[in-house]
Amino acid sequence: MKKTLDKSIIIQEALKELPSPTRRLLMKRAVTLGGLSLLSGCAVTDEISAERMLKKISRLNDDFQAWLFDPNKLAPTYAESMITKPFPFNAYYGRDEIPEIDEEDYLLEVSGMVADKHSWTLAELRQLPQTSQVTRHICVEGWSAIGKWGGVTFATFLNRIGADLSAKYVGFKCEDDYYTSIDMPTALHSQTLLTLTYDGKTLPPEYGFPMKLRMPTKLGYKNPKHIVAIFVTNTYPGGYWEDKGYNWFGGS
Ligand SMILES: Nc1nc2c(c(=O)[nH]1)N[C@H]1C(S)=C(S)[C@@H](COP(=O)(O)O)O[C@H]1N2
Ligand SMILES: [Mo]
Repeated sequence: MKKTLDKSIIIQEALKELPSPTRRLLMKRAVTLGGLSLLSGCAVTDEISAERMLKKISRLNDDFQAWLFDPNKLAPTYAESMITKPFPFNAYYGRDEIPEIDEEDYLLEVSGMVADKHSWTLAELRQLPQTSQVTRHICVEGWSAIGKWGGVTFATFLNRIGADLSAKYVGFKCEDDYYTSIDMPTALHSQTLLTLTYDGKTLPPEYGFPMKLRMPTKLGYKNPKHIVAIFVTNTYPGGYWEDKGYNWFGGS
């Protein structure tokens, strides 16, 4: 049976994948499926090729966001009086499934393109220089909240483990089935924090005990909680939501 393609839906989906400056530009030029085909180099003849084109446009979006990313530009910070209380909990499961991790047993694995592959205890992580930030977390599901996170600047940690800073990606595996990965320039951004505390106290289970990566320059789903392994690689690692179609760069 021949399936029909709704061209306007493909264009709408493709536009959703693009950050606003390109979107405005494309809108002005009255986008057509032919125009999108030129942009992505894919002709749409069936649903499979439409999906392939959307994926390609999403990767173009990643490249464009990476190109726009200014490693020296800081995300806004806020007064402590503006912290959202209570701070929302979110995961791909409910509160009853929040991972329970024993502090004594916890070990952070480090692998890939790094000189020092020893696993880290929580006590060792707490001995590294600590800093804190009050920033806004933005979730694509339509909410945002201001919180205070403390921990180790991720660049400090990457330098400490002798990471190859010319590698493309840093990947994260979590105690639940979550995983994600980020670009090296964001990993080295001064506000990217290997987070051990929330609001001055040990990171609570719902917010990612024992450790999460906090990046105010990226959307909520890029901020992995309950991290158990970190690896440095040139092989695209994807992510839990990214592999389901969310944009990979995920800048806010
Ligand atoms: N391990 C893990 N990390 C995760 C998630 C998850 O389900 N599991 N959800 C992500 C999403 S979509 C959001 S919005 C934030 C929510 O963080 P919070 O519970 O501290 O608000 O965690 C992100 N990191
Ligand atoms: Mo989210």
